[in-house]
Amino acid sequence: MDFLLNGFEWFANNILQKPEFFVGIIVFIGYVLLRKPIYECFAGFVKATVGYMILNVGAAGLVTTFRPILAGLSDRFGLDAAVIDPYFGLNAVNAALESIGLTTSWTMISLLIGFVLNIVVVLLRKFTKLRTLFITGHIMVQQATTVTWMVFFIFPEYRNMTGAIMVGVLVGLYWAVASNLTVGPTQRLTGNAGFAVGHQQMFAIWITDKVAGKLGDPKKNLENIKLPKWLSIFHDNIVATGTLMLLFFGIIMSVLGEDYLREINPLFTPTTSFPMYILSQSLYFAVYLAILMQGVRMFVAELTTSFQGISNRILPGSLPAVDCAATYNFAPPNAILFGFIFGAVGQFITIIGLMVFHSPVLIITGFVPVFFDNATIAIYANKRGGTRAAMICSFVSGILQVAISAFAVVFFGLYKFGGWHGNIDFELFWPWAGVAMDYLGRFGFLIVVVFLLAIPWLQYLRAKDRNAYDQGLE
Ligand code: ASC
Repeated sequence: MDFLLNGFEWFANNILQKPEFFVGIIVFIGYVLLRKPIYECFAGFVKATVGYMILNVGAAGLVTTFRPILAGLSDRFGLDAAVIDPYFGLNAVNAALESIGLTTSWTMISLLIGFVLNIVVVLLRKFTKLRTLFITGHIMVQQATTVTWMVFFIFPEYRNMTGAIMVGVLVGLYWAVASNLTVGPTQRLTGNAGFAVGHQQMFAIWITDKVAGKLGDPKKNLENIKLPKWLSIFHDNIVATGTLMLLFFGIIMSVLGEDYLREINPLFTPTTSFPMYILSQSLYFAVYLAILMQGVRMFVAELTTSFQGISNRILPGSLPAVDCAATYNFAPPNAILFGFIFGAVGQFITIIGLMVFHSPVLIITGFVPVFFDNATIAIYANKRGGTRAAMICSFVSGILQVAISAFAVVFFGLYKFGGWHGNIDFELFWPWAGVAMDYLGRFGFLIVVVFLLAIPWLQYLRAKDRNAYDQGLE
């Protein structure tokens, strides 16, 4: 048993939590199964791994540069508030677990159980109708951690192996079921590129795909937006991103003030003037986004070709579920910006609402949910319902992110630890699963499990073409 656990710990730390190698290995195996010469398999491994590493550089750049700026709002004005962002959520949960004398090592066991369960339900896809393997490791760690807290908090009697197994079952089913919901929308968006989304807005993607068509006209989409001549410079992605972020973060950084920014960022050197600092930080947004998308292009291209080896031979009709950023190359670039901006506006308005109505809790915008969730939602909405749907869906998502987080952070007792996960599936699904378990106890747990297991069957029974469903096409 120890040997197994050590082996898994190695696997978890070195492969599972490093999706770049996970994706690289899958690409390698896929090419081997396609009987490519070994040097081509190796080349595929390197390209996919490097592509994913480039994506990581872009995403990390965005997160580390812009997260402190948004989070600074509560710090600077001495607000007692929870930041909604998975990294803040992770810190909050770690502190909360410590406060009850536990460590996060339980999370590891849950992660193992969840991952194995995901593989098993895909292997049994004849009976489960599940087709996707969630391979975005850093996201799995974040989610398993938050859910560990939810279960340990709701069931104090199960702060042991039983609780860890319950967490494993919940997250494993969530990974398999929710990513499976993104198959149809993602195949439509990407022209059957052969991947699904395994991230933190999977229920939102499904809902968006269902409602966006009713909210607007897909022909009037962000690609064919006609701008007056002088505005047409914004057809260029870099120009649009750079300018918009200069406005957006320019305002926020001016509000935070020069002294505060110097305090939190040692790289803001004494010789750099404040306006130039604002200009350069804001333009870095365009830099990191361009890097991220370059990386995505590389690894998605490899994964798409090579996974055919796996789905032809070992797991017919199965798909890998990857980072939401993988969809960013299948949309007009301004969809990403629209999602971010309208999501942020929705969040800000709701935060002002919390203040006006003297909410006992205050929420602060975190970068990861407001950017990555809402950009992704806008991309899917634009595909089905054009510009109007992209604006409405990301705006509504921004409202829900703040409003439901304000509830969740109190309900799960994380308020005093200053953070909540914040991504939209942690508003649309997880708090309600928690409420069910809180009110109904073990029976509530059972209801959540049955609910999750029923979803793929409903999808299958309602599919237009069940063969296409089995082949992972809809
Ligand atoms: C998240 C998270 C990240 C980003 C990244 C987007 O939810 O924790 O670091 O989104 O995965 O590419």
